[in-house]
Amino acid sequence: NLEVITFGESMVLFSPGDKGPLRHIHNFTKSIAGAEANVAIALARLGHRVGWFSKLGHDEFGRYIQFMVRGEGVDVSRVIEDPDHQTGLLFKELFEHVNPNVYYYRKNSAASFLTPADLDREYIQRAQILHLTGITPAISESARATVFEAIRIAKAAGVKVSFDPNIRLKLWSAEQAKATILEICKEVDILFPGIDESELLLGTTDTDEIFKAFHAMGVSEIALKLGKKGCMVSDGTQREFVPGYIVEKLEDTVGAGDGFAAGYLSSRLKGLSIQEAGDYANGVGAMATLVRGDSEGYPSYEQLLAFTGKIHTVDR
Ligand code: KDG
Repeated sequence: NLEVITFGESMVLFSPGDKGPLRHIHNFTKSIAGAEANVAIALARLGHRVGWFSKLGHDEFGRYIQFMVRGEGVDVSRVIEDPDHQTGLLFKELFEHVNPNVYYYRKNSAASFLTPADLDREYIQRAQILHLTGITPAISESARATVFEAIRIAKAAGVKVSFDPNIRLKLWSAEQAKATILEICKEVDILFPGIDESELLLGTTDTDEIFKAFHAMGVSEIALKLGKKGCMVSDGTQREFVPGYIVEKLEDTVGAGDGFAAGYLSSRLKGLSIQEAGDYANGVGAMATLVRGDSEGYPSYEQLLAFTGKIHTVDR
C-alpha cells in the first residue's frame, strides 16, 4: 500500500536561458512544476511509497509529466488523460534584482476539469496520509469540490489529511483564498503554513496567536515555515523553534516549501518526533534551493542525513 497520496495540477515549466523580459528570450529549458507532484517526488526520493495524480491533456506535454513523475518512482496509475483539454504550462521570467515572475498558461487546462467523480476512493482510503495544497481549490470550482470530497473520503477512513496553503494570488483573490483555506483547515491534521500566509489567513504574525488559532480549528500538528530562519513545530502540547540551514549560494527557492512538507511527512512516517521532523523538513527545503528547478534538488535519504550532519559520506 502507498503511504502518501497527493493530487493536483502539474505543468510543464519553461525556464528562460537568460534574464530579462520574455519577449527577448530565445532559449528555454523544459522541466516540470506542480506543488503536489513536487511533494510526491521528494517523498519518493526519501524512500517512500507515494502516489500522485491529476488530469493531464492527451498530449505530448501530459506524457512528459507522467514520464518524469513515474521516473522518480511515484505511482501515477490514477492519472487521467483528458482528450478535450490541454496540459497546463508555466513560464518563468528572471531579473537581476527582483524575484522571478511566473506566468501561468493553465486556464481551462485538463487539471482544472478535475471533478469528484475522478477520485478513486479505495486508493485514498488505503493510504496513511492524503496531502493537498491550496493551489487545487484555486484553479476551478470542480477542482475545489474534488479537494473537499477527497478530504471527506480520507477522514471517513481515518487517513490523515496534510495541507499546505500554498496561496497563489495569481489564481484567486486574497478574500477567496482566505475563506476557502480556512474552511479546509478545519479538516486538516498536519498543516504547513508560511508566516506570510498565516498573516493573510489570520491577520497576525504573532506565532503564539497563529498556533492557537490553527489548533483551535482542530489542526493537530503545525509546522510553521519561517523562511531561511527555519520553522516552528507544534502538536498542541509542545512547541519548538527549529533553526534552518544556511545556504551559501541560493539558486532557486521555488519548490523549497514542497520539499519542506515532504521532509516533515517522511520523518513522521518514520516515527520521529515533531522536532526531528522540523529539522529534516528544513534540510530538504534548504537542499531544494541549491539546484535550479522545482524538484531537481530534492535529496535521497542518505544525502539528507549527510547534509544535516547526521552521517559522514566518502566522496572519493
Ligand atoms: O510550490 C511550487 C509550485 O508553486 C510550482 O511548482 C508551481 O504548482 C505550481 C503553482 O501552481 O504555482
